[in-house]
Amino acid sequence: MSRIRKIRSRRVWDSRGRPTVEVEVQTETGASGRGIAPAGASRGTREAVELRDGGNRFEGRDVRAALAGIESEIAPALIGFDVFQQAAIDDALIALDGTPDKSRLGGNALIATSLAVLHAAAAESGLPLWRYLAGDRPVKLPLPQIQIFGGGAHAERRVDVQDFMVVATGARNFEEALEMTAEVYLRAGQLMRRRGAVHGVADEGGWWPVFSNNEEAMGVLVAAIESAGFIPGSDVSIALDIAASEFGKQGRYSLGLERVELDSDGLIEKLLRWLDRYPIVSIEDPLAEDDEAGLIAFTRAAGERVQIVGDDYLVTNAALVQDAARKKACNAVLIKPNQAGTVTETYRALQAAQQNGYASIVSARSGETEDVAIVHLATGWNAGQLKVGSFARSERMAKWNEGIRIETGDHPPAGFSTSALACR
Ligand code: 2PG
Ligand code: MG
Repeated sequence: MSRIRKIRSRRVWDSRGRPTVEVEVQTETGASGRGIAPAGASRGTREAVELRDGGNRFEGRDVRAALAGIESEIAPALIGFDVFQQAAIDDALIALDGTPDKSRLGGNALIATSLAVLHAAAAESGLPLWRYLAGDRPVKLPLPQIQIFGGGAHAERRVDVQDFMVVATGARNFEEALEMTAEVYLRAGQLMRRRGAVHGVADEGGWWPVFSNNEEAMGVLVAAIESAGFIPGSDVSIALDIAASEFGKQGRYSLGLERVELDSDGLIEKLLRWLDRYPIVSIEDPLAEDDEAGLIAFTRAAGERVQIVGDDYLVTNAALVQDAARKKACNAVLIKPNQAGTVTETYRALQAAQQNGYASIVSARSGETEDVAIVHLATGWNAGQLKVGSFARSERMAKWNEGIRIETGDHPPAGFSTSALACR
């Protein structure tokens, strides 16, 4: 047991240059931990709500109210708690906020606090965070999903699909998966340069998507995999985040780039065609969060051959995961701590996935920081997969590099999750 002695909060800045919340927790022995709230751009409507000030400052995104709540309510309530009692602390945070969507004190204030407590507990125990979480269980490093082209809300909707990613399905370890991806990322850049289509990178570091339709991006991705000397579909495969809630509502989908309107069945047909033509192993939010019937239909049609990931639809919520499993919608869950709002709720969503035979992918947000906690969560909780954005910009690379440190450390995990994808 070690009591929390001090909690400090401050405003720091995320990878888009926007304000965010940092919390530092110190125990009575002087051990300390720090957590920073990330921020999404394509958000599910049922996510924990961020508390932002509104008004003119920083486009209304300042977090002074969230910081004030930490100082005046959260810190006094948590001082004296045993830092190892994460679940009790998270329950206290939830009760203190008192709203179903964490809008009073803010999901951003809560997740930064909850993560800081977790880091402080690991520091107190003298263990790396992943090991503290794993305890005696043998755990493996996650299989990365890495973005090559960014689109959707992360690239001014230049293309409809949000993430064109690769998975190094032939890699034998984490380091090799990064090595293979680095080569594909560089080759993709070369191909874009040759087409006169290099215009910098999108929010998560993927190449800016100058394509005339969504499918062209997949064609270039396959060419980049081949140009790097890999066999598409065996060495390196494709993962997509369609993020369909961004361009679809109530069963109507409007693909801006292709100037077509599709209903749910039309979009499903298009996606099934993509599955036939390209080596796709994972597809996230294929239909919008409000199109449950579409998600069930797509899972019936493709759930045996491809990983179908619920992000906006499941928002890291254990009850929603249970419900989806009962209805047979999706076969995998994206796990984002700030969608849930506390570490304990995040873990419960992951457990619900594991109990229902769903695959799980711990994920960063498009607005990120130097906080590398998610790499430790993915490893220590044995999630199987990790999604962090692209292979550029240090808010992303900090996380990939942390994985290398974990893999090459003195007492590394039991191995690498080569078969973590649903359906493989
Ligand atoms: C997603 C994430 C990460 P955002 O949709 O999966 O790519 O994006 O953080 O903007 O929700
Ligand atoms: Mg998503």
